[in-house]
Amino acid sequence: MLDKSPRPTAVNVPNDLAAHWMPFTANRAFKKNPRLLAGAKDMHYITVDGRKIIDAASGMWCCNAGHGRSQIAEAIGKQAAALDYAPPFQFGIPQAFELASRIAELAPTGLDHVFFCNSGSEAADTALKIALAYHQINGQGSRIRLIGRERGYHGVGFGGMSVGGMVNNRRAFATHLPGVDHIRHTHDLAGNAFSKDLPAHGAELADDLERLVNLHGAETIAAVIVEPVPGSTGVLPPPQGYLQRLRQLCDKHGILLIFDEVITGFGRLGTPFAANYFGVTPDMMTTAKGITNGTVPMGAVFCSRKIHDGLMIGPENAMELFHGYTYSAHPVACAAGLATLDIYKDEGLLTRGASMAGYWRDALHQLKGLPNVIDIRNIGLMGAVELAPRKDAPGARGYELMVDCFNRGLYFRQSGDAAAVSPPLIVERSHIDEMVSILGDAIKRVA
Ligand code: PXG
Ligand code: PLP
Repeated sequence: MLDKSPRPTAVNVPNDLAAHWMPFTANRAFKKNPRLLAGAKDMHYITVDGRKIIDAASGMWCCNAGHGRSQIAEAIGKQAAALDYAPPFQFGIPQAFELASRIAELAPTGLDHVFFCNSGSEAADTALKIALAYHQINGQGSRIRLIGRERGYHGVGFGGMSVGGMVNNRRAFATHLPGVDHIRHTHDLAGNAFSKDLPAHGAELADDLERLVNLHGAETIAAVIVEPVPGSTGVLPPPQGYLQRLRQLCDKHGILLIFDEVITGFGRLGTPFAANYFGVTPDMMTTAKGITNGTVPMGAVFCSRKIHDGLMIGPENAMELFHGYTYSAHPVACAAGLATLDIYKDEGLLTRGASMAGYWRDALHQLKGLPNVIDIRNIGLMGAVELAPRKDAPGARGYELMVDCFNRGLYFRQSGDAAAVSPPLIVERSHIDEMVSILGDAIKRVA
């Protein structure tokens, strides 16, 4: 029999908001005071009540060419009408091969092969699995440990969560992959606060990998995964020389190096990828977000020829890798990706950040000296303004700042008590001025 009794509700919210359990959201607070978006064009969101909000986070680090790009929308519509879906296992579509070739062309030399998935989380799990498979097939099956870094974010799958290092993303889910370990993070307020671009101190923190090699044995370690610039945790540019040193140590010990470029990929630092910015080529690179300008979910793992060719063995008609997704290289995502690449190319967006980075840096650092500001960080078109946490209430000040700014027409990503900012790559100086002005006023208000 149907139970017709009224459902108990702990949160007393309107029924039409109740069913959607929102991701990474304070659901009860949100549903009391919803922030609902209805549209977006270029640098702005439009709320359901018609307010214009300047987007200082590129959606969620993904709308690199700005919003409402009709070229992409048209490509999506045309593709959905022509071929809505195609099986990606044992069959293919020309657009997938074209997209892979074109993005491999953009990537650092040597990262020649691309495995498609649907998100950054899937990209992280895919790369970790490829690392394990590569070692196993190449006679080094003892290499089963995966190493992440404290404060890292690699999505929410069990693999990415396990190598991730943001405590709140881990503590409620006690089961992690066995054998995983973490090197130390590089955030050093005492040594590096208010650094411009790359901080001077901390390259030696890369040597923490030696500690894990000494503890576990290099022959047990498959791969190290790091974000070249950690984003979710509040934008932490790496110390000068750090990534170069990590690369050297991985080479020395036969450990694969994976760069998680889900945020830094596709122009955010003023170069196509962070690997280009730092002149350090990893063995694999995970990407998502900007690959389709955020329009259709898609992720991609770039692999070196060594890894790809190392797995292309066995009988020719046998599958080489038992991995893939129903929506790997989805036709609509491929079409969105190709249209996005056209825009990036036509407007020079993958390098435009380099010409705006100086203005961006100077604008952000003007906020130094405002109440509670304990650090300002910048690199390319990424940045963060960190506020001192309130006693016994970490994150509260950051949350109030986010809500205050949204009410006054600015959207950014809150990370604890840091405001992470990173505009679409079409940003003009006047937009930067507006963002910094609203943010500065809000910092003064949120005591
Ligand atoms: N790796 C990195 C480096 C990321 O930044 C992922 C993996 C996971 O991607 P998906 O597509 O599965 O979400 C990310 C995602 C924030 C924020 O608050 C950052 C991300 C996602 C949501 C919020 O800055 N990055
Ligand atoms: N669960 C079931 C029952 C499935 O049949 C499939 C795929 O066929 C999956 C999960 C995996 O879904 P996806 O390929 O979209 O990741």
